[in-house]
Amino acid sequence: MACGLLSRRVASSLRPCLGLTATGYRQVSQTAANIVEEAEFDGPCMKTEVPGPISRSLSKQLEKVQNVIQVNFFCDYEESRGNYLVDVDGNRMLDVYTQIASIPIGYNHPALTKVMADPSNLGTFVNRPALGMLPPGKFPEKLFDGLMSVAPKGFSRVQTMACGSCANENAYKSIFIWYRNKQRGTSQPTPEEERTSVINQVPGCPDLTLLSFMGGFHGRTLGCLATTHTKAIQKLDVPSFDWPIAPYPKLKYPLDQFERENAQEEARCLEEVEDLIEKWGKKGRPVAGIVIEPIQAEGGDNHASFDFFRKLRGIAKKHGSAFLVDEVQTGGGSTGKFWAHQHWGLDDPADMVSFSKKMLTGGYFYKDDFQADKPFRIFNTWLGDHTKNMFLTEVIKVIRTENLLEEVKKSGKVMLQGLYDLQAKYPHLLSRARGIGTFCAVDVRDEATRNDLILKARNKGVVLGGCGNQSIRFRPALVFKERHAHLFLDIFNDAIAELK
Ligand code: PSZ
Repeated sequence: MACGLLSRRVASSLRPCLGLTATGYRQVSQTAANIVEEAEFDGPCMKTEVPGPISRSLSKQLEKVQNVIQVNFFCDYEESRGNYLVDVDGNRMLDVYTQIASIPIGYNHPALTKVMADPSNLGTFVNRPALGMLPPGKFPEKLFDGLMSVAPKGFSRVQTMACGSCANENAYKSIFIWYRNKQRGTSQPTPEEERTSVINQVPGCPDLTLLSFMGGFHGRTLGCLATTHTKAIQKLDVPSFDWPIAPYPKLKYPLDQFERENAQEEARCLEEVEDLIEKWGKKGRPVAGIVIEPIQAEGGDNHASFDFFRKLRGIAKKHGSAFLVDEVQTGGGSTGKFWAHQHWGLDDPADMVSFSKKMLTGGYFYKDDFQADKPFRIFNTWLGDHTKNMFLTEVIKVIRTENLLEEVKKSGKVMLQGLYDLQAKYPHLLSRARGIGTFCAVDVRDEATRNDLILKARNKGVVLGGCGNQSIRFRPALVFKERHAHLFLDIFNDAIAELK
């Protein structure tokens, strides 16, 4: 599979490690098998603290023109491979965060480097077409081979976009357009509507709303931000829409011990949703749509039961509101199904499903009814990036040929069991281990300890990310196998053992 170039690079980069090795960790988990696959390493290899001296000096350089506070370290993407991210100081880390859940099949997968190396793809990479008006000849074929081949049940159409915010922003617009057409009974606006739309006034800019949930994250563009309710730092000082916000269930763990309380909590939230829809309708500000994540990720990996989502879908339908499932973070396979909402067993599919991150291109699937009725209603210059569709088609093939959804289920099981074991071992530090597939999380005693643990793990060669106030979220690539899960658990255990 590997092209020549990559094979040579593999040989050169499996150099001896001067720092810690996988075998140096105390085992809490089954021994991590020391299998060296082509195109991967046998474990982390740390040479400096992270960020190391080269990263720090690059930060100083970049600081002159950009805010670098959020830069963790600089990476060497040539040397990174599979589940391992290599930094500019030569530190090789097991990546259990993958750029906020955005690297589907690991670094430098041969199937993707092959797309780049194919001379017949050169023109597509050199020129970025305005997809809405001048798509390349390969565009329809790649859409059918790639995106449409993984369309969830009930979806006949897709719109590509550049990123997750861009996907949601345009999905929201499609919802409002759909709703107004329904209200008017025609897609033909009045002259008054046309005139007022240009000056941000009713009736051209109608007073419609979108219902979202506390703790939800749907992006940072202005429309999306109105439905994002996570941290003040993401919202402060930015004008927003006054739209209804419903509570998202706060489940108690372990789930099997709190069945009754959790069911009550979900019923309370659903009741509130219905209440809000009715109240806002009466105020003359109808709820045109509901947007929700299958698992609130940025907001703290908050789960709700499949029954909750089935009922929510029913409520949306009953009140004539569109139901948009934001799968930007959950989509692409890490829950063991291609789309997290496929776990719910919906009789009636959602109206829209948005995606980005592991899907490489942003965009959304939608039902026929949501097709814009005129050109240039849902439009921008690039409407996505065709080169990402090209990669995505290969990613989907790899997911199928390497049976990665099954692998995710297996490694996810090891991860979650390992997290249960660790929270039993360190009950004063860890709690609420949860997850589906490898989409797992655990809570840490408090925010400061959580942040400290992430840094300790990183210096031992594991990249992790936080979410919510005190959670760590695990977002490995789909090529994260059982042995990587064991290796991760061993290193994580060592990092926890060092906490005060
Ligand atoms: O701080 C940030 O901007 C973050 S932290 C996590 C994300 C962004 N995730 C992006 C995201 C998402 O998780 C969900 C469920 N919906 C929409 C988005 C926005 O996607 P992007 O970042 O591509 O605009």
